[in-house]
Amino acid sequence: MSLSPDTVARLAEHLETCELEARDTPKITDEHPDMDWADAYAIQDAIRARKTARGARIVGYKAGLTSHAKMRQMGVDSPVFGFLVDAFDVADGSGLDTGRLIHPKVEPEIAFVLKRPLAGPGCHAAAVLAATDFVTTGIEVIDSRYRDFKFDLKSVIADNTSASRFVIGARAVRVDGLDLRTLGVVLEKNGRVAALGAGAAVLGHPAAAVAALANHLGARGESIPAGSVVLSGGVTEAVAVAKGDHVRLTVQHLGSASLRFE
Ligand code: 0L1
Ligand code: MG
Repeated sequence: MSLSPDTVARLAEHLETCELEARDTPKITDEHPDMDWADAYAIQDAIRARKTARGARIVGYKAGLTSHAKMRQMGVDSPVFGFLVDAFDVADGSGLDTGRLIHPKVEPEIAFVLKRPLAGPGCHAAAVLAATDFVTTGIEVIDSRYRDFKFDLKSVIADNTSASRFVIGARAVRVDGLDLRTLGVVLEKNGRVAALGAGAAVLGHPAAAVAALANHLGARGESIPAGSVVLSGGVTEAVAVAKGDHVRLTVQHLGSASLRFE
């Protein structure tokens, strides 16, 4: 680590305040160009600790930048991981107060809910499928705290990988007999198709992204608890949304989920 504990705490407070007050900031590596990967995850951990100290519950995790479309969109080349708290969870079909967000975008995802814990190292897609209770449709709302979504990987990891809100569909589907790679994914914005793809866009198989998350956590002495929701990553590039927009995500065999921006 190159940052002192005081600096980690200060940056965590700064980024979380930007999140809670819906205001943007330049990326933190402008001020701390020597910050390393351990610093980046230490800042994310400090944000998590701030939230849990105030009573938030960790309900799951997310993998981000898991598709080539997303990596190309953001000019980066490896996945990142973040956490989800109960306050991020938005009911399917409900309205979200856009005024509490900076510059939201939505991502079409396949969400996993685990029936058994998963721990790396050595976790692979088959182990993920065996530990999965069900999969369903997941809309992730990302809202980078960085001005104009301009960041590098370390800055975005520190910012909890732009996590903001998520919606989970109402149809819980067992993975047996389902090929997640070939599931068609259609994201509509205001009734028009805005993005489409198939599950294989996520690291070749969405379960591979969950395995990568378990291996990442395992390397840090953590695991994914049973009951966790895991967002496996955007199947397509993210789609910008604004007040007045309505989005609907349909994933073949998994059903639909929707959200209004009010
Ligand atoms: O979930 C994601 O793929 C987002 C990761 C962070 C990068 C971004 O804000 O687009
Ligand atoms: Mg995502």
